[in-house]
Amino acid sequence: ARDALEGEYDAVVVGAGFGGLYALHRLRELGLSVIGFEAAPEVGGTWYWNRYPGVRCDVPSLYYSYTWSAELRREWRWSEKYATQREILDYARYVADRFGIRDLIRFETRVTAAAFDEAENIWQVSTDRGDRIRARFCVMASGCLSVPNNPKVAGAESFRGRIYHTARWPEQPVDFSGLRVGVIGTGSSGVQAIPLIAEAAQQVVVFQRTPNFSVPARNRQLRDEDYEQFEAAYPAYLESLESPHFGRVNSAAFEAPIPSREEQWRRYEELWQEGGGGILLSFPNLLTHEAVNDVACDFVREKISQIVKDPRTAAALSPGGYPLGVKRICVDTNYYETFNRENVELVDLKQEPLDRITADGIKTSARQFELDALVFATGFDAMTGALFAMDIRGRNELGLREAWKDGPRAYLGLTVADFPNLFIVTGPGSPSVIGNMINACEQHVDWLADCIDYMRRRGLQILEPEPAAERAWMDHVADMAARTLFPKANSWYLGANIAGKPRVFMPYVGEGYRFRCAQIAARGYEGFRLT
Ligand code: NA7
Repeated sequence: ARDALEGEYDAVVVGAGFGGLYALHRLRELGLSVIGFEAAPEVGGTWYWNRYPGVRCDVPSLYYSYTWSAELRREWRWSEKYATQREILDYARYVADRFGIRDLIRFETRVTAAAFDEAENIWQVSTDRGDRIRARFCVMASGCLSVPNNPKVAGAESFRGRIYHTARWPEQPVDFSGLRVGVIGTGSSGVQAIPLIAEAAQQVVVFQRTPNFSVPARNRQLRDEDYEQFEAAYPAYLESLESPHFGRVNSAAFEAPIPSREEQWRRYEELWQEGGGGILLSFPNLLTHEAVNDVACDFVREKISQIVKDPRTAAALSPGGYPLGVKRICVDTNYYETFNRENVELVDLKQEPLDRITADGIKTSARQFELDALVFATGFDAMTGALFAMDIRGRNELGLREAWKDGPRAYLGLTVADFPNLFIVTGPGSPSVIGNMINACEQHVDWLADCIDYMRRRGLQILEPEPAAERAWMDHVADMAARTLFPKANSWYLGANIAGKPRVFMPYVGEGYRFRCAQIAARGYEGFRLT
């Protein structure tokens, strides 16, 4: 137990994942008094909670690293091309200790409410430990993929075995040996966990609602040569991030020729052998032109049919009806191969919908499966879930949930009209979730820290976006998505995985986001009201 905190700070940071850690560091470096709150007993954010078997980042570890400290880059060495959760968590802990950030954080403390006091121009922030602090600036680094999606399945309370969620995995490794395990969900988490659960368990039944496109990781140990190549490529990589054309879909997409089927097939084969999500960068118009994307879909389906021996299972695993890459592509180790194991069965919920959980397992419309444990790999209430879990109130006590009831809106994904001095790290309307999250966190923190510094040097108290600028930005986010194939899938980008969530395409998929953020700052914070 600790005493409840009161008092006034320059800034409060909610969350101690990669966004929050860096925000605390940067703001303290500016000489601000800062405090951080974190629900977990440790730093790391989503990398603290997601401890399921096989969990790794789908971005190569050399790039899934902070860029803000050259010392850190020299000191830290990743062991594998794709880092495990364990190693990523160690990295977050190392950063927290190396830069003395830990002392700024109150752990096992959940922020419950944040309200803007218009008379004093200050945020009042409350926690579940009774803290009530005041802060001029409020930085929400509460995560995009942090609140688990727990779909209500009838009968769940009657199940006699244990039920796990990939995003809330126990600290102690789970021993599945001798057990019959049911896994619900085949997104990135399910695709990573299923092969390892299948190695451990007596039997695994995978309940699939929608098949995903998955590509082999070809994970391996990193060698000195990898580091040398990385260091050589690094300056150009950093420079590319700032380019007006950096982004998942850039203007080249609309001008590029349609590559021939043969050319595409050759390139996809090379990338399949190389491993990882490189297919997304194969052709500029992959995510804008069905004529290109269809070939990529055929290619992956062909691979599935070659790998998976049972034709019915192969067919059920083959995605159809939506383009490749518009739901986050899965990067796997032995996923499709796992369905050749004797002890693994795929149940296609499109053919036989899930009816209920019973005391002994799962009942579909056609069959009853006897199971000893269930794993929900059902993902997250993405992008807005963690913000809505708090009661955030801006001007006139307007609630964020109310303000966003028809879908989120945020200028640059960073700030919200009527919520002065509130910053969101990797918010809706930013491109964060489309690419490399740690880089996105870093850029947002740099931008907001520079903004706060700018305000302080000029004696400015309040920053808030002009409603017109916010509207124009969200229109641009929507227009960009509409020019691509992204809206053609029921993805969590669109809120489609959560019942009742408004269907609004949340991430920015266009080019030049960082460039634009920098330009807006350089022009004295264009589109903002500063007082
Ligand atoms: P995802 O990608 O949202 O995947 C969740 C999976 O769970 C997906 O296959 C869903 O099917 C399935 N699901 C969700 N609800 C249900 C119900 N009610 N019944 C059956 N199946 C269900 O989450 P992940 O954790 O795998 O990955 C999230 C991100 O984390 C990932 O994109 C990376 O960026 C890291 P659906 O497709 O909705 O039909």
